[in-house]
Amino acid sequence: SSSLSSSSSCCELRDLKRLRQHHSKMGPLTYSSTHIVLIDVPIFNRERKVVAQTGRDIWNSNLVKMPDSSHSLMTAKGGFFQQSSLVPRWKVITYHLAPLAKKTSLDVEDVAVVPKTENYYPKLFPKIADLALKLQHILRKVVPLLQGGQTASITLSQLQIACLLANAFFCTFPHRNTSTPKSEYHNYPTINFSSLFWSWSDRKKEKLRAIMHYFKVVTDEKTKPKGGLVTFERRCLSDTDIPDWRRCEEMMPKLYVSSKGDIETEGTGMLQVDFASSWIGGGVLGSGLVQEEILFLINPELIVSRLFTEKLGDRECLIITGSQQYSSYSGYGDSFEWTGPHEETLQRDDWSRLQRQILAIDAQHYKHRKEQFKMINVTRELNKAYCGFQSIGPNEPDIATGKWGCGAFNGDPHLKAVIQLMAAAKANRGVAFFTFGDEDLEQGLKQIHHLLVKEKTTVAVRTSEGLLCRSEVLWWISHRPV
Ligand code: AR6
Repeated sequence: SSSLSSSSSCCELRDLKRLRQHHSKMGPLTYSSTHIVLIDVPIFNRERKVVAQTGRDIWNSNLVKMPDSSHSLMTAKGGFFQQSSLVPRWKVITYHLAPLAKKTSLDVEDVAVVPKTENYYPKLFPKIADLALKLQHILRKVVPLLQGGQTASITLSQLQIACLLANAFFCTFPHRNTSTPKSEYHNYPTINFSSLFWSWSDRKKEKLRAIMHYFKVVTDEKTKPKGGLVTFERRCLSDTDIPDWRRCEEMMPKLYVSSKGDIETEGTGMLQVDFASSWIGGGVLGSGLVQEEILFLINPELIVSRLFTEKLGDRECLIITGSQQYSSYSGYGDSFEWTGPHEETLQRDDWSRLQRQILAIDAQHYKHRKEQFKMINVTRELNKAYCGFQSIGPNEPDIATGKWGCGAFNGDPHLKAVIQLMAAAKANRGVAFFTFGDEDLEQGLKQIHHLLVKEKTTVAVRTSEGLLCRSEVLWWISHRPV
C-alpha cells in the first residue's frame, strides 16, 4: 500500500537501555513479608558474606516440604533398616548417598546404571551427592512457595540453588514425584529429575551434558559461584493495575528489529523474555527442547523455580534476576547441542546479583489460529505481556523479545509482535525484537512500526459503532493483504 514507505522508524540496538552498574543503586539488601531472603541479611550487608539464614523446621503445604525436615518420614526396609519401619527420610537419603559421596570416582557397576555421556561423569556423581548432603548446612530455613495470586519474591544464593538442584538430581524432594490431580503439589511443575532419566534419547543426552557441566562448575572449589544471589519474583496484576486498553494514549515504543541475533546474546542486559509455559520451565526435565527449555539448560539455576513457583495464572509472570549462564549451545530442537562452557562477563548489582533479568510469560496455546484474533484473547495476551513489562523502579532496561507464542503455541507472529509493542508502549519501554532468521517478519515489522509511528497511532482500542471492540492496529493486521 502507498502508506507503507520503505524508510524506517526503527532504532539501533545501541539506542536501547540495558542494566548497568550505575543504574542499580538499590541500597542494602532488605527483606519483608513479601520478600523472603534465605541468607542472613545483616551479615550480607555488613561483610558481603553469604551465611544461611536460620528458621524453624516447618512442614506444611504452604511451604516446600524439605527432604531433611524432621517431620519427613518414610517407610524403609532392607539393608540397614531392619523390617519395614517408619524412619526419617533424610536418614534413608544419607544412607544411600553418603557412600557415593565418599568415592573419588564411580565403580564400573555404578556407572552401568547412569547414562554415560562424558568421561568425567564418574568423578562428578560423588561430588553432586556430597553437595546434596550439605542441605542442612546450606539451607537452614524452609523454602517458601510463590503461590498463585500473590506478588512475592525469594532471594537465595547461587550455592543454595546448587544444593537444591543437587537434591532434585537425586530426586529427594518429598511429595514431588508424581503430579496427578489429587497429589499435594499438583499445581506445581515437577522438580525431581526422574523424568530426565526416563526414556533415554539423544535429546536427553545433550540436556544432561549441559546439566552435568553446571554441576561440574558448582562443585569445583575453583569455579563455583561465590557469594552471588538470585531473586525470583512472582508478579500478579491486580484489578487496579490492569490498563483500560481502550483508553491508552501511548504511542509506539522504540523498536529495534533484526532477523539476526538472539535474545540471550544480543539481548544481554535487557529484560529478556522467556517464551514460557505456565508450568515454569516447560519440558526442561522431559523431552521439550525449544526456547524456554534451552534457556533453562544454559542457565540451570532457572530450573529451581520449578520447586516453588505455582502454575502461572493469566495475569501473572515470573522475573528472575541474577542467574548465571554456564553453557553455550548450537542448534535447536533435535539439532540442539551443548558446545562448551560459557564464560560469564556480567557485572553484579548491589545485591551481588549478575545483571541478567529474565521474564517468564506464557502465551496462550491456540489449536485454531483464528481464535487469537478474538478480543478476549488479545486482551489476555496484552495483560500477560504488560504484567511482565511494567516498570517498577526507575532506569529499568528495555525489553529483548521475539516470536513469543509463535512456535509450539501456534500464534501469529505479526499479531503477537504488535501485542508486545502495545504492552511495551504502555510500560514506556523500548523493544529489541529478534525474529530468529525470519526476514519477512523483520521487513513486516519495520513497515508496521513505520506506519504506526507516522500516523501517530495510539494503543487505544476503540469502540466502533458500539458493537465491535477493535484496535486500529489489530484490524489492520487481520485484514492486511497477504
Ligand atoms: N531468540 C529469539 N527467538 C527465538 C529463540 C531465541 N533464543 N529461540 C526460539 N526463537 P517457542 P512458544 C523463536 O516455540 O510458541 C516451550 O515448551 C523461534 O522462531 O519456544 O511460546 C515452553 O515451555 C521459535 O519458533 O515458544 C512452552 O510450553 C519462536 O521463537 C512452549 O514451548 C517461538 O519459540 C512455548 O511455545
